[in-house]
Amino acid sequence: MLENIANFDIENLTLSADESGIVQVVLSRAKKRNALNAQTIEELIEVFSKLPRMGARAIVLRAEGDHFCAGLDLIEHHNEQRRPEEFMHICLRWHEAFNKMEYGGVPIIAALKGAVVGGGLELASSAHVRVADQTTYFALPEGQRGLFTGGGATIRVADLVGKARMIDMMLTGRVYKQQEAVDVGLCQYLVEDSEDTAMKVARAAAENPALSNFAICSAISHMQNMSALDAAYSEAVVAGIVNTQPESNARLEAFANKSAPRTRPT
Ligand code: 1HE
Repeated sequence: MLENIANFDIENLTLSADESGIVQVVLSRAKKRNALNAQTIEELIEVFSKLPRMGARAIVLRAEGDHFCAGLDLIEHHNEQRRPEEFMHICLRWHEAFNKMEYGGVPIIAALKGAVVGGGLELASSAHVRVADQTTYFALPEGQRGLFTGGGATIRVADLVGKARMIDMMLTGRVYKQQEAVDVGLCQYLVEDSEDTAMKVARAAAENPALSNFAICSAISHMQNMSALDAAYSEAVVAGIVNTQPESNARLEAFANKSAPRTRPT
């Protein structure tokens, strides 16, 4: 089904898939620093709604140009002179797109570079793994622009860095980069070539059974929204299904007969 990837009617994203089911979703509006206009959000909804059902095993989200994403399209927003309820509806579409990513059950690895700011950080924080390079920097300049986050940062960025850091980022425009960005939780890898490493992470993830990845890339997020008691119950239910799947038999047999690799530091 991934052959049908060419049939998406999209302008601001470019898609490609390889034979192992790894899909690359590329933000392709580099002239505007991949700023997220309403059209791009609709394209993200379309793509991330369908790719999991088309058999994508893992997805690398990357960008053309020097910057991952400059956030909300400020020019479009300025030109539209939206009313409050109009922008609320825009935000609901952002949430739709980013929820499709976070809860979609397929690993999404974000390959970051340059600006990952405002809505760009909201997009990146909807991926399951973030890989940064030396040029990558993170900021929430909403305060300076006279705006507020509207694409889920209050949930996802606060989850990554904690409430106090997020408030400081929004009040002061503080920029995080390089090792400090790793240390505060904005990204999990800092490497020379984020696209190359993101592909490696995607390939490793794609080796897992799809059912395990489905649980990892949706159940954990759902469980964060539950009471501890309900989360524990749900965990048992998910584990009941995942941990008895036929695919785990061969892997456990390999462990038992000592042919499976051991879990050790390299
Ligand atoms: C844009 C945008 C944009 C660039 N909306 N058009 N986000 C921000 O506050 C970040 C705004 N952008 C920047 O600070 C800079 O553009 C960058 C540091 C990312 C890149 O700088 P640079 O020097 O490479 O590019 P540039 O000259 O600033 O911009 C090049 C073009 O991209 C230019 O268009 P042109 O037609 O004049 O060539 C810019 O207008 C355009 N461009 N960024 C629209 N963001 C759901 S709520 C979320 C709220 C937010 O995301 S607030 C944070 C918004």
